[in-house]
Amino acid sequence: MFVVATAGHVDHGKSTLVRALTGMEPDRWAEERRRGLTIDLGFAWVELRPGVTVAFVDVPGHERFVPNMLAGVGPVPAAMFVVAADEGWMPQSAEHLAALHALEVRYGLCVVARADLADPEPARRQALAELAGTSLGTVEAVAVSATTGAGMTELRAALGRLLDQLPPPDLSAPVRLWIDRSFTIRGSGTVVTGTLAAGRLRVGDELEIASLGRTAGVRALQSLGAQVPEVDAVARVAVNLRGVERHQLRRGDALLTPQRFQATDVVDVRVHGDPVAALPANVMLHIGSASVPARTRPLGPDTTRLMLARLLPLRIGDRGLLRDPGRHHVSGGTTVLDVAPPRLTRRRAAALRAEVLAGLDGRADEHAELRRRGIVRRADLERMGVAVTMAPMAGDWLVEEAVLTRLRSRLPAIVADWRRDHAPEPGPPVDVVRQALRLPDRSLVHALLTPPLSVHAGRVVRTDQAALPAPIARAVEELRAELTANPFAAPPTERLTRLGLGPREVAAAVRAGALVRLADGVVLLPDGVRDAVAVLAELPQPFTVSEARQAMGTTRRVAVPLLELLDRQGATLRLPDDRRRMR
Ligand SMILES: Nc1nc2c(ncn2[C@@H]2O[C@H](COP(=O)(O)OP(=O)(O)OP(=O)(O)O)[C@@H](O)[C@H]2O)c(=O)[nH]1
Ligand SMILES: [Mg+2]
Repeated sequence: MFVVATAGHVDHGKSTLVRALTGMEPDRWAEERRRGLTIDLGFAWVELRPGVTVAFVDVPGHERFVPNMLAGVGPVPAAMFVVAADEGWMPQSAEHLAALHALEVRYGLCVVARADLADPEPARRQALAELAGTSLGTVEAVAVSATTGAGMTELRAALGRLLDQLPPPDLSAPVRLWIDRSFTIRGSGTVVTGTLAAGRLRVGDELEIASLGRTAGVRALQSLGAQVPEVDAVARVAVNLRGVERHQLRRGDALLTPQRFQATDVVDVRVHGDPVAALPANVMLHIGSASVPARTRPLGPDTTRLMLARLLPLRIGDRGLLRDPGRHHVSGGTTVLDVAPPRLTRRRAAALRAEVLAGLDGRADEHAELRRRGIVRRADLERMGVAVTMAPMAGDWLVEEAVLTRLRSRLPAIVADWRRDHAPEPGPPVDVVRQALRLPDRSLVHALLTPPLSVHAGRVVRTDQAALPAPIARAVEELRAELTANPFAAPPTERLTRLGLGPREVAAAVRAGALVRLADGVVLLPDGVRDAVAVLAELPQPFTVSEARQAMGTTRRVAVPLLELLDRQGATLRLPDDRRRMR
């Protein structure tokens, strides 16, 4: 099936044409038929030739009902633009064309209607000239009279050629059915209708309701007035939903493939039309069948942030339209550039953001998106509309290469610093490392580690202490022998120097966890710190530095920095009178 929307000034013959083509009545309401005026969207269809069915979304031309028109056109890829021979180009001709152009509708046909009332040539010439400057470009034009039937055969042929040009829908795409009507049928419950632009619907599907954030089951499907087990895009479709009240759904809401769309009320967009500086502070965003009030926050010359009055399930690249309802003015089309933009709190944030947006075009490229975000869940990127082929690093997490390198380079220092302050612990708990690197998930810590770092008993440890340079390892072993008698007798600096343990070697041994550095030239073995805790715990509490020193059989040179280390580690508590007790 193909779906084509009508467009054109009020009373130019759109509904009459749809009626003549389909034999169906597009004006559904008694009031519309009484007044001869379309108010809301109408739907009718016809089998144009065997196997080729076209459904029309007939829109109102009256200026008051432009929002209804936009809801009908939003999800439809092709338009039948109608202009009356006897009236020619009129204000809503212009506004409808501006809307089609803003929405970047590329496929169309021009019909000069009521050709029995006047020479169609002037209207045809002007309409074609107007259309030529828009996304519709050069289109076929057909003059018809629905009253006499003249030109109807040519119109059917031209429609057929238009349909042949339409690109095939993406049937594997997730469903986002923008609702244009909702009603109840006695005995069946809630039914919604819409234009299915991509994907496939089946009876039994569970669909997420964008506004409710929960799913509802598809009880039945109708297309072209018949019950069907499944519907492929593109199609007009009526969906009978289980477990939803009619009043919970309305035009502008959407039925979604679960988990594939993220609702957002802040988007950064490019505006194709008026300069952003000329946008009013409050506009209406029309997208799909939705129209939502939005506040603008201009960023670049053609980019702005939109703060939406309601959440919408939007993706990168979505095409919408901004309109100033007060002035009946289409400000321009919009391309969604970012559906999860950063907050603009820091100084210069808006200027930096404008620079970023200047480089975006609404095509959701996985590498570019990951580069800008650094770390992101694959599913979140997909919800934004990014096709992801990259493999996650851990769980569902994607990490950009440069970020990965930077994080990895920071790891050894984080582990070493922590060990220095927490000796003799073998290494920081995984969550400490996660926080230090501001990672969103522990699994990323595991994935970041490369030898000699690894996780052991919930801590990030180095496994290469044996891999210390041999002279240093030997020197440490000598120290170990010297310290067995008294683990707190830190050797004098001269002794360290003689062992070959200058500041650089000491630093390496500390990094490897083989030594604990208390102060310049004052080192102990990790066991010494552990033993100190045991010794101090035996003392009457609280104790003075001097009592601690005597209990450990060492000097103030060791005792003072050792106690300070234990304070930092939280093993001891320093009281106001300078005494300490174990925690
Ligand atoms: N003589 C003549 N009258 C026509 C023709 N097509 C439409 N009309 C008349 O023009 C008037 C408006 O026609 P509609 O089809 O309702 O126009 P519309 O574009 O759908 O109007 P809105 O939906 O309100 O924007 C009606 O009185 C039709 O009978 C035609 O080909 N010839
Ligand atoms: Mg009409």
